[in-house]
Amino acid sequence: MPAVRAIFLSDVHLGTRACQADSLLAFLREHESEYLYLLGDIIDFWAMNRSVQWAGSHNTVVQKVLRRARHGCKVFFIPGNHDEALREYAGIAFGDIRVESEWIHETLDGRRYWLVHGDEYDQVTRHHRWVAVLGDVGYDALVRINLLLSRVRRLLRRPGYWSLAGYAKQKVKKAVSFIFDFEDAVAYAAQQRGVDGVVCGHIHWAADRRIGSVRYLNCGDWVDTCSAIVEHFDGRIEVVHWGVHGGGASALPSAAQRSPGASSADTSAACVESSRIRS
Ligand SMILES: [Mn+2]
Repeated sequence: MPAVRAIFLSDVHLGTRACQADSLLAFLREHESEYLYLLGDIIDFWAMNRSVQWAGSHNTVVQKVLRRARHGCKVFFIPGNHDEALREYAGIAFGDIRVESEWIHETLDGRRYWLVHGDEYDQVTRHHRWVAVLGDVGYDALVRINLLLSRVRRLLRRPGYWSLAGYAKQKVKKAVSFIFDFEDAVAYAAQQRGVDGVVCGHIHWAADRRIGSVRYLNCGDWVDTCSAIVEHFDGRIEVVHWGVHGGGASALPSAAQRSPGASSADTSAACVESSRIRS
């Protein structure tokens, strides 16, 4: 079993149907660690306000984390916006799990990484919380309405006058600039704190890149892409792309290759857009 020094996870969204708990369990089985950082949106209380989709595997994830904490793994929970109710418990330890609103992790080679979920650097959730909540509800509804509309249109034998390609292109542009704005804002805040890097989540877009003087790392999610960040015993930090179907690190392109500026952005951008709404 490959042991690592630290594991960083975010955006698991337990309690939703989209949560890839089985893949996460497979990943955890393969990775023991001294530190386990849960960087927010682990449990999706927002979604559970509407309907609870709690599978058996979701219990197993919780049990696994509790068990690790009991056996000496240092577990930190840094709440996100979907589990923000836990934020008021910052500074409190629940048994072996410590809740903090942010934290500094020092790697084996002495580098300091600031840990935060990141929603406070997302201009949408920060200034227009209701848009984010509505968007969250609205996405599923939109998909259903869209399906219904196209069916009605076909029934009436009216050709679509509305350009899907044009619409998608516009969405891609918006999603890409959203990601860059977020990454820049988080990196800037990290720079202000005088740390070597930052590990965050929230936008469901795994990344490992240098922005200014800091290293920006994003855990990605366990909804669309299934990725995590690990620190090895030599202090090396990397993004692990596990893949939705589990079974070992997948051959998915690395975060750098998947950079939103790349030409393959068209297919992944739809994913980004849906994640953005859910993040
Ligand atoms: Mn979030």
